[in-house]
Amino acid sequence: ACDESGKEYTDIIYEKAVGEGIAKITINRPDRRNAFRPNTIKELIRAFNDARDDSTIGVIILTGKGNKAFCSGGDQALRSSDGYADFESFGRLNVLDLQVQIRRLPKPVIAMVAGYAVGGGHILHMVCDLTIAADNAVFGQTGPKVGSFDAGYGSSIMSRLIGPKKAREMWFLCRFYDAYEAEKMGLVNIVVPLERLELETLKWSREILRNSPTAIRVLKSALNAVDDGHAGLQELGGNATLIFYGTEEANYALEGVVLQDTHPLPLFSRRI
Ligand code: 2NE
Repeated sequence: ACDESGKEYTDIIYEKAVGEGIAKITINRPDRRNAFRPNTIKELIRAFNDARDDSTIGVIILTGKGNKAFCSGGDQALRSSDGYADFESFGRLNVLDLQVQIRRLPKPVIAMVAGYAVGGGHILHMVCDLTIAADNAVFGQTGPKVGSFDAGYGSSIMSRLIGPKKAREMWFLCRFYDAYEAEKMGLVNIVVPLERLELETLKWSREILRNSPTAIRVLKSALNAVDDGHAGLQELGGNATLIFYGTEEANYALEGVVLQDTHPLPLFSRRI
C-alpha cells in the first residue's frame, strides 16, 4: 500500500488488512538480512505515521521479509564516521527517532520475529509492545563486536525486560540466544512454530482489537511513563487531556458556563 502521500516504498512493504484494523510493516531487504539504511528508517517512520493517523487501524505488526531475519540492525556497508550514510553525503542514526516513535505511538505495535533479531534489529523488537517469536528466532547484540552500541533504549529497556545482570551479559559478551532462551529471559511473549508465526500474530492482534482502544492507549503510556521520564509523563498527560476534552466540564468551560452555577455538577466534576 501507498500512504496518503502516494509515495512508493522501496525498502519496506506497507500493508493494511481492510476491515481488520491491522497494519503490517515489513522491512524488505532480505538479501541483507533486513539490515536498515537511513532510507529504510525514513520509510518506516512514514508508514508508522500513516498507521497512527488511520483511525481504522488498531494494531501494527512490524516484521522482516522472509524467514531468515527480522532485522540485522544498521547496514554495516554504509557505516561512516558520522553514522550510516546512503543517499546523502552525511551519516545518520535515525533509527533512534523510530524507537521513540514506536514508544509514543498510541496503538500496540507487535514485533513478529522469524530468524535473526540482532544489533539494532534486536532493539527494534524490544521497543515494540509485544514480541511473537518463531522457533527459529535468534536474539542478540553485536555492537561491541562491530564498533557500535546503543546506550539509550537499547540498554535501559533491555535492563527493564531481562534485569540488569542479564542485560550486562547480553551487551558485554554479545552472545546469541535462541527463541526458547529468549522466552525464559522475558524478551519475548511466546514462541511458536515458524509456520504458525503469522497466524499466531493475527490471533493476538484480533484479541487486542476486541478490547477498548482507549484503555489500551492509556495503559501503553502508563507502562512507559516511568522509563520515559518527562516525555513519558507528557504522553500519559496528553491522554488525560484528550479524555478530559470529552467531559461536560471541559465543554462548559469552552462555552463560558461557570461550573459553580451548575446543578447538579457534571459527573466527573463532583469533588469527591
Ligand atoms: C545476522 C547474521 C547473524 C546472519 O548470519 P548468516 O550467516 O545467516 O548470513 P550472512 O552470510 O552473514 O549474511 C547474509 C548477507 O547479508 C549481509 C551479509 O553481509 C551477507 O551479504 P553477502 O555476503 O551475501 O553479500 N548482512 C547481514 N547483516 C548485515 C548488516 N547488518 N549490514 C549489512 N549487511 C548485512 C549476520 O549476518 C550478522 O551478524 N550480521 C551483522 C549484524 C550486525 O553486526 N549488525 C549491526 C549492529 S550495530 C547496530 O545495528 C546499531 C547499533 O548498535 C546502535 C544504533 C544503531 C544500530
